[in-house]
Amino acid sequence: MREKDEATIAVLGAPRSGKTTYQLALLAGMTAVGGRFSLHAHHEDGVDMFGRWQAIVDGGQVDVTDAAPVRRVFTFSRGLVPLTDVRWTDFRGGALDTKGGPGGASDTAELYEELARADCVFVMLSGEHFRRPAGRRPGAELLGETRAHQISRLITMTCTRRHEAALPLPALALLVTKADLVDWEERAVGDVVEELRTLLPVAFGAGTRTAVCRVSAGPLNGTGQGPAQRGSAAPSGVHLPLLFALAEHYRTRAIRLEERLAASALRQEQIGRELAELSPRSRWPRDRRHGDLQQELARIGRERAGDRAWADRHRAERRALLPALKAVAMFQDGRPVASGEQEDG
Ligand SMILES: Nc1nc2c(ncn2[C@@H]2O[C@H](COP(=O)(O)OP(=O)(O)OP(=O)(O)O)[C@@H](O)[C@H]2O)c(=O)[nH]1
Ligand SMILES: [Mg+2]
Repeated sequence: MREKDEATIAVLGAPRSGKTTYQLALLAGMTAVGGRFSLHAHHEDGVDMFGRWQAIVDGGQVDVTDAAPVRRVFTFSRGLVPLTDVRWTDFRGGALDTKGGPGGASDTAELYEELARADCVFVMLSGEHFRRPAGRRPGAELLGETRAHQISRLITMTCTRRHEAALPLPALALLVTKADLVDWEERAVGDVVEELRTLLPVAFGAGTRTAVCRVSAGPLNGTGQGPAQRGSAAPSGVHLPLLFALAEHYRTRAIRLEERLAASALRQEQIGRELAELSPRSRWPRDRRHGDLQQELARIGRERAGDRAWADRHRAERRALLPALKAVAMFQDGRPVASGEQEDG
């Protein structure tokens, strides 16, 4: 049986920024990728999510705030081959506004834990705020409504801790949700990207890998508030942040595995030298050393075969995602990454 690996997505977004609706629209919208990639929810989660999505399609209530975090695991597949389990917990936006430490809110504490292990952080920013050009500096209202300060603080905290633990930093996907509320003929995407830079400079700093994606569940209610209008659900662009997150997950995993392979190759050489130095006429204690080294060599050999297979597999899966990502604006250390550079990067 082919093993699956696991990726975690953590989501940061102000209350009502569209986090829950996005997750529902993504599940419904993944069929729009032409069946090449798919996502399915496990067990009763799928029933629950499609029920809620159907309510939106039928013109029902959209904005249900789940008080407790809703933990979900999805399986991402290419064709019919399941590749990666995606852990993804939906928190209420209010979890950003409370403390997570002792005496703080339990969902905030859980959000911090999710950030600590996230492969990718989705930052949800409602299109409502990008309808008209912002000034040269984001105003207090925009900073407050998007929770930009809280989001920056959490990203900085997460990256600092990862640095200290010598772990890779999470990729960042900035999602302009409710993108249907923006008239993109009037607003150049590049201008919105520049506004995101001033709003969340941390997402464009040294060491970051960031994508900017416009996503919409459909015009729903035309205002971003209240129940949807019947027949208005039409997911658009929803799959791209997920494909970016997975491509980055595969890239980071392949790099980590190559590092491990390099370290184990060094150890193999060391053992080889030590074995050569052991005298063939060695007495019992040395024989034991000989046996231990042989055993270690065999173990390393098995590990290396596994690591090599996974590294190759992750690279191949990443390559398979790249054509779909051509439409995504990506940044490395804040500088745009041309889609050609993605091939070897
Ligand atoms: N026009 C439009 N409205 C949307 C879209 N997605 C969400 N909305 C609206 O935004 C409101 C909030 O959506 P939710 O998905 O509940 O937001 P949330 O971030 O999960 O909110 P909390 O869980 O309360 O923090 C809903 O009333 C929806 O009508 C979209 O793509 N387009
Ligand atoms: Mg919600």
